Amino acid sequence: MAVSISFLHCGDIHLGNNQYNEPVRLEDFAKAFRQVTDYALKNKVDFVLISGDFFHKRAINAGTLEQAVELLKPLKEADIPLIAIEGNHDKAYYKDKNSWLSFLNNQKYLYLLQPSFKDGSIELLPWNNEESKGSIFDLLNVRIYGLGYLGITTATRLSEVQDYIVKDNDKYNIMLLHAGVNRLLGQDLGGVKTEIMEPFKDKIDYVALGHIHTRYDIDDWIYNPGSLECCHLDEFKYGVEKGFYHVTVKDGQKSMKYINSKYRPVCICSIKIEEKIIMEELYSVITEELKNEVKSSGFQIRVILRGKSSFSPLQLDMNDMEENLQKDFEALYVEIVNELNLPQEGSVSSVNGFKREEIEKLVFKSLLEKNTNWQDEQLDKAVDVVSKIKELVLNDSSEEELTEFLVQFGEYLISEEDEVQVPFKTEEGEKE
Ligand SMILES: [Mn+2]
Repeated sequence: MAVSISFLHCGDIHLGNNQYNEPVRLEDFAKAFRQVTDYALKNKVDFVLISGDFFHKRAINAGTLEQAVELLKPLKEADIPLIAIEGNHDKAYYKDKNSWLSFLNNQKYLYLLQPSFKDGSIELLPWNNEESKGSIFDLLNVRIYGLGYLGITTATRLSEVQDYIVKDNDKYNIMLLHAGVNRLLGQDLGGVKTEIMEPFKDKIDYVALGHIHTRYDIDDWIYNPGSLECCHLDEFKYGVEKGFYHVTVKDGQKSMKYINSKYRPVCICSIKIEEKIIMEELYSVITEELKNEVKSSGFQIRVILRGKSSFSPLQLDMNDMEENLQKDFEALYVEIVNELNLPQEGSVSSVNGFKREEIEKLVFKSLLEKNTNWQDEQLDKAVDVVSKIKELVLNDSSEEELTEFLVQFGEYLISEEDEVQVPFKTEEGEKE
């Protein structure tokens, strides 16, 4: 294979994420993506891949669309093609076929690769230039298979597409997929185990993933760049990389460069409050801690208060403290998570105290206990199914997806056997 090309691979751009209802956040996400487009122009790459979630949601507003057009225009003018797939965030609803990404596709700002479905099975069709649609895209001597976001059916669909993907020695073969590989505990929405990818090992040279917001690579073959900005405070961890890949293939040999993106600074500060601290001292204890970490303006700050206090945490005016901290540190956003006086290290506690999901599960459990005959393990699993349904709904999953999930995992709730493993949650703060 004598292919020589250079391309960028990014994902999870989340344009239009109006976080904290702060207009400046909309700018942040555009700025983050501008790093990719600027880099592409400067380095004159052959093309750019977006592995899903270009937009934060399906229903974007006019301002976000304008932003997108503004960002994509220079690439178009420089003849640098952009090849994208939909993610779970910007996927069109099952019923209305067109997402804003397909609008951008029709306007020739990008090529949106989408699989089609026939009699319930997935089909990968070659790109049709007249209709501007398809999922197998040829460009230079590269072939790109765009699979998009397949949700809970990812593993099944991947086994169905095997015949469509053929080894082509004269080409550099890329798969674009919005899914987590080997990053999820158990099976999750859009998550598969590495083994599922094995059959493609001989056929695909580069697997371009999106979905998980922190960077990871597998076997020098599967690459997930992570998001460019922090889309949620939970996904921030110290030392975790965010950015995009610059891939250079020379005579078939690949070399990788990871470009770290600049994003709005985050500070997550967990403070253990000593019992001797009186309420009036609390604010200065917090500011002392923050001083070490918050060294510029514009930060996003989360303060977690732990430990045992001599005063009742209910007496604290959190809003007031948040507002003052925001002013004192010239922060964009401050939130205080009050975990004072919660039982630590117990059955329902964790390092950070109570987790909301655990409390939620206790509520689901007591409701289900009252209204059904489920007991013990079956009850626990029912609780997991309910939690998962809630998560799916919050993720804007389609009715189709919800039904599919219920059929797949709800079965054992009405049977005696319970061999099916219920999918559990992802590693904390990682999903999307
Ligand atoms: Mn995402």
